[in-house]
Amino acid sequence: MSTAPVRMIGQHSFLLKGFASAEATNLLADIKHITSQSPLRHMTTRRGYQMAAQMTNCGRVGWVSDSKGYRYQTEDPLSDLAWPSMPRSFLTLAKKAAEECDYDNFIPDVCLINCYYPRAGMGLHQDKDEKDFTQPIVSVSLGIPAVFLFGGLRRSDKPDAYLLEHGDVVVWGGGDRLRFHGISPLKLAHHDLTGQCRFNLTFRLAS
Ligand SMILES: O=C(O)CCC(=O)C(=O)O
Ligand SMILES: [Mn+2]
Repeated sequence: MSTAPVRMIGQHSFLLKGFASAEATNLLADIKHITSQSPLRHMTTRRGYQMAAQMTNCGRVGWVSDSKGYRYQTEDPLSDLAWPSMPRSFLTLAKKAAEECDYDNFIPDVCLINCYYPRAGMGLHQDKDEKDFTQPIVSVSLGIPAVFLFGGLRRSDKPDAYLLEHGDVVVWGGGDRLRFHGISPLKLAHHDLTGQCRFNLTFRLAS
């Protein structure tokens, strides 16, 4: 049982302040290990635009974007090898956060790792490349702060803004699973554990 304050940000969406703080150094060590095998890289969109955040993955599959579009695949396109396996620390935290929000039996098969430096952000989008929308999304923030934009089911719905700080976890699912969301361009900041970077770990069941 965690003592982290839980804030409802939607009918099926929760902000768990500081939920990952105690595990942060372990998570960061595991990120380092993963990126030594599958480095962070700027992916491109189908139209050839470079994404602002750098990305990599661990798990059975990884999310990729290139001239062929968005998809999950079992190999890292940089190496044609399998993605690094999901570390125990990641899986334990993701399951625990999901359970805290009454999403039982969440077993993610992918963790997308995003790395943002100041001025990088992510435009409003839906996470809809997964097969099973009954499973939630668990999203962990580490390092410098960012503003999370949480919109509605239509792109035109005005998003609410939430400050995400080191150790915060957002969980959304159920009727909120396909809500538009994004990250405002980050302000210049420094965090003792990550320097000028914000890491985001996004856990999903893709297949
Ligand atoms: O960085 C974040 O907090 C959100 C990332 C995200 O929405 C995604 O990777 O799909
Ligand atoms: Mn997303």
